Amino acid sequence: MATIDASQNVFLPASLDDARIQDMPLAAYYIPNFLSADEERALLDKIVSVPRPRWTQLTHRRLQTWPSELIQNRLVDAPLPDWLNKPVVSRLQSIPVSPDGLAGHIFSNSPHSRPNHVLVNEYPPGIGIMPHKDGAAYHPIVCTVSLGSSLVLDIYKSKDDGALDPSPVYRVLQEPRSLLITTEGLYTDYLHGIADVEEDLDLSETTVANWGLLRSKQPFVEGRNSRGTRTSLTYRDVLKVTKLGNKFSILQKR
Ligand SMILES: O=C(O)CCC(=O)C(=O)O
Repeated sequence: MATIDASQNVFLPASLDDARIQDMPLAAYYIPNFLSADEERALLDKIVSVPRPRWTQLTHRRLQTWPSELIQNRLVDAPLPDWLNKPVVSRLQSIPVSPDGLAGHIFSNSPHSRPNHVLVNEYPPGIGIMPHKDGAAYHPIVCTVSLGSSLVLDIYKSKDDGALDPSPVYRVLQEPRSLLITTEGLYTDYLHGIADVEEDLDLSETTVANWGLLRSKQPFVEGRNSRGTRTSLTYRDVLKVTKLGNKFSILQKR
């Protein structure tokens, strides 16, 4: 039984078990209506209105890092701003992992029992991100909220010789207002990336791991997704947190 705020078009599962991506052997979850359209709009408005120095401009993409960039894999202790906490973090903490509630929520076993770090990535159509792993700085759980437009996240496995196998082993279609959670082995053993394409092609029940969990298959019935600008918020728990007084000793060691 789902927790529903139908007036807001928010539909949360009773537990993450109901949102499990069954085609993936390692735990991953997809919730299509995690945010309402109003919440999506408010987040996008906030993201574009932050002072310009908050953005890091990369060659084709720009990003914000909250509350701050890591220094030697450490976060200087600071709270996330309210607009990144509510509704996303509070909602993440409200969904039990299993129906009996014994396992708590998705961050119950992380060092700070909540995400303490958020990357905001903005992808214009045609722009993605190279396949990569997220590394040792974080607890191995990533919660990704998608805003604005749909796109496909590709998940890759390295070959035995360490080279990247260029064909993704899984493809996850992320709709605007959705939440994707990847955990454990998917985080540590696999790479993830987004292709530099203006259209995601060959989308179907057999090629998209979360096809059965999509809010609507209608936009993709021809097997295509024409991308608009998609913004993602990736929530993670940074393992090592330094109190402000110690920041200067970290900087001295750089
Ligand atoms: O935007 C996304 O969905 C992926 C972002 C990503 O790969 C990362 O932050 O490491």
